Amino acid sequence: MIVQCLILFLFLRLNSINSLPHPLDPLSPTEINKTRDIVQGSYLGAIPNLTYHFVDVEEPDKKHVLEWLSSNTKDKPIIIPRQAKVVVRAKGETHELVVDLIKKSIVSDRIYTGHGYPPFTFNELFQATKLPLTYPKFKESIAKRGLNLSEVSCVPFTVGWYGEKITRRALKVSCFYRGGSVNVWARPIEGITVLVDVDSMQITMYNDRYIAPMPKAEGTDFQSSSTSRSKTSSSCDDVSDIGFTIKGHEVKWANWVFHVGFNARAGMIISTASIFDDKRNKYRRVLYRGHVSETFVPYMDPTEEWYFRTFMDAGEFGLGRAADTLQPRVDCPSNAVYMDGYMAGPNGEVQQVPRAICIFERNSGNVAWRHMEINNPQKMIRNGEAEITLVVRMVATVGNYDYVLDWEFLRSGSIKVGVDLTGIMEMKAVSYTEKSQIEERVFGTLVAENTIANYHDHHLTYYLDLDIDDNSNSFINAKLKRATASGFGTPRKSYWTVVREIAKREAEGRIQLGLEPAELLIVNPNKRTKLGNEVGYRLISAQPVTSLLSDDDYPQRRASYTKYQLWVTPYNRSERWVGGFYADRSRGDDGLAVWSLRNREIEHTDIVLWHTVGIHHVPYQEDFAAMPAIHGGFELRPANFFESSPLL
Ligand SMILES: *[C@@H]1O[C@H](CO)[C@@H](O)[C@H](O)[C@H]1NC(C)=O
Ligand SMILES: *[C@@H]1O[C@H](CO)[C@@H](O)[C@H](O)[C@H]1NC(C)=O
Ligand SMILES: *[C@@H]1O[C@H](CO)[C@@H](O)[C@H](O)[C@H]1NC(C)=O
Ligand SMILES: *[C@@H]1O[C@H](CO)[C@@H](O)[C@H](O)[C@H]1NC(C)=O
Ligand SMILES: [Cu+2]
Repeated sequence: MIVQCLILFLFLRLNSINSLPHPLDPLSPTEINKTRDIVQGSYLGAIPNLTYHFVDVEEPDKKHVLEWLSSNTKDKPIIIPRQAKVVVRAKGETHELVVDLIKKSIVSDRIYTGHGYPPFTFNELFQATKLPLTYPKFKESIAKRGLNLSEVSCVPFTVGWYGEKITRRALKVSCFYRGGSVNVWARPIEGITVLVDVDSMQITMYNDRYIAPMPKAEGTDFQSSSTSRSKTSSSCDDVSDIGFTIKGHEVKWANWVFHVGFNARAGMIISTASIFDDKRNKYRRVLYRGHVSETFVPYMDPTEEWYFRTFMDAGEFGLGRAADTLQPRVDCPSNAVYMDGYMAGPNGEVQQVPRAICIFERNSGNVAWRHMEINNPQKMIRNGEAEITLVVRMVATVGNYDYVLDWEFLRSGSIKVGVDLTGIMEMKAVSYTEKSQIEERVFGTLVAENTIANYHDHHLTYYLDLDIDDNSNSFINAKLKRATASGFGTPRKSYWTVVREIAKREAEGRIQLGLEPAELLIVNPNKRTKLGNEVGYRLISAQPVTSLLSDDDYPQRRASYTKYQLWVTPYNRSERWVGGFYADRSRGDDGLAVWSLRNREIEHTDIVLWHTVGIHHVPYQEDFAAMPAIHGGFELRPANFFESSPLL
């Protein structure tokens, strides 16, 4: 068994060497270097302190990508320009560049003048967290609390937007006390606000408002449990006999073929997923592109030191930037194959995340299908099969939280998209050691002595460009409605039936789920099964959660798309980031809710679904000191796509 695994592994490695570049491949390390060389070689290179905030492959024309994919031969290769989108800051201005890697030149250079700023660089975040440690007033505050400055660690928080007419790039820095524990988040130094102006890298506001007791270190450590876990399983426990191959970034497994990309903002990106149909003897398109578009994490504490904590992690920090190296046999099983991730650092140089993504076959232990039949006079029949799936996974550790992001492919044609939330909660120091002492509002749960874990939400919005059998799709809200049973001559009084409503314009594709039962379908009106049903896929939604903030609250204005769990828009190459591209200090004037106001036609055209997986997080004591993972997710499932079950 071990030998067999080794061979499979070598096979995968070998395959990944000889590969054709796919137009959606992320920029390679060489290309990231080249991009930097081209920018540094331009007039921008002469500007001191040029910083790189975003470098990714410029989204190629979808039409060209599809042509490239279907051409599939050497005799008529389609040339797709290989370009990088780059956002740099120089002299306080944000430049959006398109760099052509073949022509070796900047082909577009414009200064962004709208609201909001690009993500922070690692250096900016790092430098900001060091400022308090040498700031006299902060040192005084630490001495006043009887703490040891060399045991203090500070953390950068984005500040959001609260109606300011003029904004600058800023961070608020919160500090924590390590003294005796590795769990910095469990020991906040409460009552202090430090505002850092990032472009000048200076503290521009400091306020020490009150002193709260320091929660004790005892019982906060999470190291002990993780080091004692068993690592004795065999090196090859889960390998099944289906196997998969990786060529470059393209993965082939069972009836699926898809592309796995990576960038600093979204992290893992799944593209051009197609499934082989035995009956038609060809691959059929399902998903052009899917990834997390934004996360919105507002905390529910309106006090001075907490009110601004309303994070948009993908846009403000970057989920790919937060990608953590996966730990074999903890984060992914022993049969997993890994892919590294590459991004540009603050100076445009290549940064590698080793083992950023893992891919593995999973025997879920579930039943894929089964049946026992007793009604054949000759013999009883019992048959079925175990569910074996392919999982593509990354983990983003955004400060205190860890998001385990999964795309799971099933032979049945389903794609299950999941997120597990784990890590450490954000906590606030209070004077209370027991619930009965609590007199004022505390905005959370007492999870340890002197420690409140604050209420908050996680809204993860997925970008889902489904192309069911082709680009021309429609969205159907198939509502289950009660009908009166009369005139049938039976005693039944009621039944339910399906009433299909085609969404013609964007307003009809904006849906708050959970109020009435409905099948959410994306169909191709041009393609039918032999029986005449429109081919389609269905979205089995996440547990419906909408933001409870008031519409006029500032964070809600920036993330107004969280009022609906589902939106449908016509495909537009530049509409990918649901909260707007410049999320830091954004004002809600870019993003899905604004684009969708145009109320464009969405029937019989190339459409995109935006689906939000939401979790209202009311903390409990068991979430302390490190939180056992909680799961959210949804499923994309064939709906009259195949002639019959693809499992048989
Ligand atoms: C990219 O550039 C850096 C610094 O110039 C160099 O060390 C590294 O080897 C280069 N990587 C590649 C893949 O070209
Ligand atoms: C560049 O950054 C350094 C250090 O942050 C600073 O001292 C210098 O003034 C900056 N130069 C310009 C032109 O902004
Ligand atoms: C402060 O902490 C540092 C590092 O842990 C230690 O070396 C030092 O002795 C401490 N100082 C006091 C006054 O406790
Ligand atoms: C694509 O979307 C952007 C942003 O909403 C818009 O400015 C542009 O006009 C759109 N393009 C088309 C062809 O609709
Ligand atoms: Cu949470």
